[in-house]
Amino acid sequence: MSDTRWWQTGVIYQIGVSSFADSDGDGRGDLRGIIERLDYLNDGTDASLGVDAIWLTPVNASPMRDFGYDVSDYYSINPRFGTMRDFEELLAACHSRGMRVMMDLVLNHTSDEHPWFVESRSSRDNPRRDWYVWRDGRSPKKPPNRWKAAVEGSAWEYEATTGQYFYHAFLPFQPDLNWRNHEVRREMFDVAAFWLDKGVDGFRLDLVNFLYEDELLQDNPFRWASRPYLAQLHLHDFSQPESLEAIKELRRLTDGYEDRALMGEVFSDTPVDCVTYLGDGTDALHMSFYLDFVRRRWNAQEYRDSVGWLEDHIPANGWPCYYLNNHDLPRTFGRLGGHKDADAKAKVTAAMLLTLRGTPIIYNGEEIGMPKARVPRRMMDDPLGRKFWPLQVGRDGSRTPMHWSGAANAGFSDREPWLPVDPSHVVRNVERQVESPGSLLDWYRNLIALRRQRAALQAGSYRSLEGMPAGVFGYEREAADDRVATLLNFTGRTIPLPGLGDTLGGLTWSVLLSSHSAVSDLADSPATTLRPYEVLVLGASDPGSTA
Ligand code: TEU
Repeated sequence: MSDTRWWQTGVIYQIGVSSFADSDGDGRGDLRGIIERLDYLNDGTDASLGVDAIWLTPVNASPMRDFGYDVSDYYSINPRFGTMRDFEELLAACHSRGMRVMMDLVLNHTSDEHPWFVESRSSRDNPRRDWYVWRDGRSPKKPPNRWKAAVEGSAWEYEATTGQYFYHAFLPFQPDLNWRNHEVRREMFDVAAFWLDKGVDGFRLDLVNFLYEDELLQDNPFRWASRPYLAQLHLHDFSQPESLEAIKELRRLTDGYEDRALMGEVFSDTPVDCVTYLGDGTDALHMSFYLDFVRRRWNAQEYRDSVGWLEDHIPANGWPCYYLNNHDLPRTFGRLGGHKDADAKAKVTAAMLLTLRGTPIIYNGEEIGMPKARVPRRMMDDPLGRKFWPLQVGRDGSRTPMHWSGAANAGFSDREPWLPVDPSHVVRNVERQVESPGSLLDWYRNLIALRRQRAALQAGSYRSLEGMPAGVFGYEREAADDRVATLLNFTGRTIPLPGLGDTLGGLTWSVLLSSHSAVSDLADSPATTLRPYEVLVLGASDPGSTA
């Protein structure tokens, strides 16, 4: 395993900075809040969660109209989160305990309040005019082409001052940078170098496949679909070859530093793009987000197919990366129905996330089963919720403050938080679960500890176990001298597993972890029955000695 890196063997924990911990009582999370909670994440013992790296949602200066994905200065820290010194302190505190820090980097667009855009929009002959994508309309009141923004509506916004349109792949206050301009390209690589010099261990790259658009602005072909954005076959507005080439240059730059990693959000309707952006597995992204996995329905067959597709298509040197939750998606715990089986089901998916081949990303609050919170309209912050309510309620429900305890404001802040705390914090919180064997948090902690102990889980190959009964997803991981098998019962039924010993090659297996019993209760042989929503992780330590 000597040639595997931290970003392959480790577990990444995504922190929505505004909602993790508020140290100064202004109702919004901040960098010092994170420093104060590092022991929870990893104190070097199995009492803590045990994650290896944190990914911070954007912390650069920003008017915060989109959770920080609207940057107004790439070289500074948002004063709402703290100072550059706080950031450096957080970095040092993480590094001193062997944890890594990944920053969110938004390369595709800036805030419309960024001084570059303020200059760019001021006149047609401003030196920064070409830093953004400006075009004449096809005719009065007709945008340059029919491209749509990812959130619906035209991707073009008209500016009366200069009589031209500017392009925005996302919201109108997030104008796209013109990556065809060499100064822009150089500047954005300088931004990356600035933070790498500071010591950050890598980036989560927002919308990486959106950097370039077709130079001729050709319209996309039409196709039948439920929404106008999907009704375009996106041949020309994203996933252009130039974006991949830019990522390859960023990779070369990153490789000039020791042990850093690029993890990209490749946003597309086809899973192929996720694999494309890994290049040959060594020359583009280190990891890319596999959207297909989160789009699947909650059952064994769906997940087996999704994992199988990725394993079949990923380049030989490529490394998978899985997640179930993030700040954009409805929290999975809510999708599990929230009723009595929700915890058991959440344990099944957690075990899958943490034992598949690839790097797992946990989104803060997932480990305690935070539900999707209901945020009243008057308190909504997400521009999508505000714009499209009631058709869409936006993403705030996945961004509410972390439940540290059952106390006022969930122990997140002394003051009323920027988004309401979900009422479930009274029973569902870190303080309670950290001390309760059998809790969801305890399960995450045990799985992470097990990952650390087993070479097969960190770096081993993946093989789906054939012939599993319907409702069961089983697979085996194998490294040089270690084998681990995971059996996941996605149903509420008891499922017999005849012939399991044969499927597993007749070795001597022992139960490493069960969601239903303390390990000491289990016999040293593969169980022949899976109880409702049961997870079993089995280990064979000597693959050479077949019984
Ligand atoms: O998201 C890209 C994106 O388009 C989706 O994940 C989006 O949130 C979803 O389609 C909404 O329906 C990234 C960031 O993760 C997101 O938070 C930002 O808002 C977006 O880029 C713009 O920077």
